[in-house]
Amino acid sequence: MQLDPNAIADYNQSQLEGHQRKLSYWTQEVATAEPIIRKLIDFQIAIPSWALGTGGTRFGRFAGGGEPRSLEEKMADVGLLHALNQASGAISLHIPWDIPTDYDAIKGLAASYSLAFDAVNSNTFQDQPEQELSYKFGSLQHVDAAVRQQAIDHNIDVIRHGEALGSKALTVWLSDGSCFPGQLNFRKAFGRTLDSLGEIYAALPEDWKLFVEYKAFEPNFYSMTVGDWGSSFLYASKLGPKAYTLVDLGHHLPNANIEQIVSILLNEGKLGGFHFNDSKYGDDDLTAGSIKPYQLFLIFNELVDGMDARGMNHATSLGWMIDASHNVKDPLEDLLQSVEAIQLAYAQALLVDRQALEEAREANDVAQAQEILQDAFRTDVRPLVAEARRRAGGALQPLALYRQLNVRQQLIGERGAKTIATGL
Ligand code: PSV
Ligand code: MN
Ligand code: MN
Repeated sequence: MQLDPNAIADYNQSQLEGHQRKLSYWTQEVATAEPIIRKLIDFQIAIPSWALGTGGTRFGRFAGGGEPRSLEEKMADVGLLHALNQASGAISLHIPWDIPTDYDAIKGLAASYSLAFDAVNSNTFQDQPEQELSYKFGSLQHVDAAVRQQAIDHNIDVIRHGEALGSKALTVWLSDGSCFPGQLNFRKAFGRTLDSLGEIYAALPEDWKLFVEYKAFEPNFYSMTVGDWGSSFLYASKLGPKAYTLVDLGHHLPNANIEQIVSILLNEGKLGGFHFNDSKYGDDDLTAGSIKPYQLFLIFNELVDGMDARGMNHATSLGWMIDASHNVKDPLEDLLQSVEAIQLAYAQALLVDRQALEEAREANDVAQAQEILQDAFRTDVRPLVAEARRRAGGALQPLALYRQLNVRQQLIGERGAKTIATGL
């Protein structure tokens, strides 16, 4: 289904008076309101194809109905999100779950929804039915060179699919590692993985990036061969200038100071991008901002500070993506919530008085430095984000309109009540 553009305009009209009342404080009192709105309009957050279905747990999967059954339907879902919020203008494909049959048709479809293709993702953490050798004991780290070669070839194949669609990056997340002490020679595993990544890196087109995503644990529970930002940074540094570290917010051990990691990677020019989600315990893949919104703000505070220090374009110089998946919520509602949480954190970070913060820091005025950050975090920036959406052609309140239009019921009508999206 495609949204009737009049539905958004009519809805916004019905909400306009209340919105303008809330916005008037900003336009009248805050000098930076206008540049913040413009930055928000430019800021797009990619949607992973695997987030559009109801994610499962190890214990079960409860389909919500109307889930996309094909790549085309996944793109239609992202098109819906983008129509509603004008901030989800890209989709990230996972191969082989999302192999296009007709590239021109898929590109045409993407254009009809105003979508770009974000990073493509390889999959060497599962065995596919037609696959010759197994990844049970790893892929790029495997002791058998033939398994490593199979995984390298798959990644190069993924690059070729991405090239045909206009993607500009490959994200490699490996489940490689070990479950028990003694199982793996860490040095050899690192060396083999580096060599394998080197072959993939050599196959990258000139204007592509390679994102090396780390994860502390799971599915391996003793060691992960790309287990933390240090090892990812090491791989990326050794590989070369097109390789970067990718930070997935759920891939750290509890209480890790992610904002400090982000700041250091950014300063070294090695931060490639993000997978946004939230986490209480581990790789929970919960809605961005649902558990630790202050952490999300502090991360954006470092991003804005570091990107400005390096003269980087906020919207285009890093890869911004969501990586979440749900068992209990409508995935489209969840994604609308995640995108909004990210925009709110970004807007709050843009509000921080950086000069005053630096002065407080230089004077060792700890309380004042804290006040400056908390003042921005405690500001209700929802009218700014809504105004950015309105100006871009989106809905003032996307989730409310999604419900008002009964989008899920319409999708169930089109696709059926018992559909299961391909993916995680
Ligand atoms: C597995 O942890 C994972 O969630 C990683 O975050 C990847 O980005 C994603 O799957 C898709 O491969
Ligand atoms: Mn991820
Ligand atoms: Mn993950």
